[in-house]
Amino acid sequence: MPRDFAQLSKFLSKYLRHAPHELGLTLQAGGWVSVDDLLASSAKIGFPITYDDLATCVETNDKQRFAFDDTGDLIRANQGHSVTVDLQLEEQPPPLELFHGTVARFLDAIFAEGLKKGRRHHVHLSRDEATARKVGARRGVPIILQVDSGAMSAAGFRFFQSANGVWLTDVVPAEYLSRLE
Ligand code: HQG
Repeated sequence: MPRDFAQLSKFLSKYLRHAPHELGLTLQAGGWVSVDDLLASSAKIGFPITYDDLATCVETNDKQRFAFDDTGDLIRANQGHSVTVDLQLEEQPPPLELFHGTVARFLDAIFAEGLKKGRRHHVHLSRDEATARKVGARRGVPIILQVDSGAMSAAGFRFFQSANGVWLTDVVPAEYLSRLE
């Protein structure tokens, strides 16, 4: 059977972002785990992965969710974690505006309390409207919020960019949000 790379991406997301302990793995600083350990423990739970399939998944992943380190011995999820991890991201000045895709049922709460990170480490923001639309569309008819990241940055809020280009911040107070029609 040909490898199902969407399924492999989901498997990797689960264990590299949310439940490394269930595979007996501990994320190192930066979120890294040993490729050898990952392959060995995946095989042990009945989900064998070849090194080539892992490399193909990292290279071709639609959102570039994963990365190898320079040596190729370590792998991590670039963002999206719920376990405690220091991704060692450097603070960066954001573009003047960023976007967030969501759905109508969350709007009242969002405009009352701002964008919150929930279970994840950060609020995820997109560089362009089209990407935000796709993020929102995972949950229903997408609604796009524009974030005045320039004003936030001027007010001292800190921004980080993950290796796959997602902008991350702790919180977006409602005053910096406007709904795009
Ligand atoms: C909403 C995917 C109520 C927020 C995507 C979102 C992204 C609130 C949901 C990445 C709220 C959180 C992240 C508030 C925010 N009250 N609802 N105060 N503040 N929300 O999945 O941004 O495929 O944690 O609008 O493509 O949707 O995993 O965040 O709808 O890049 O690689 O609460 O996940 O990438 O949902 O998505 P999430 P997100 P991956």
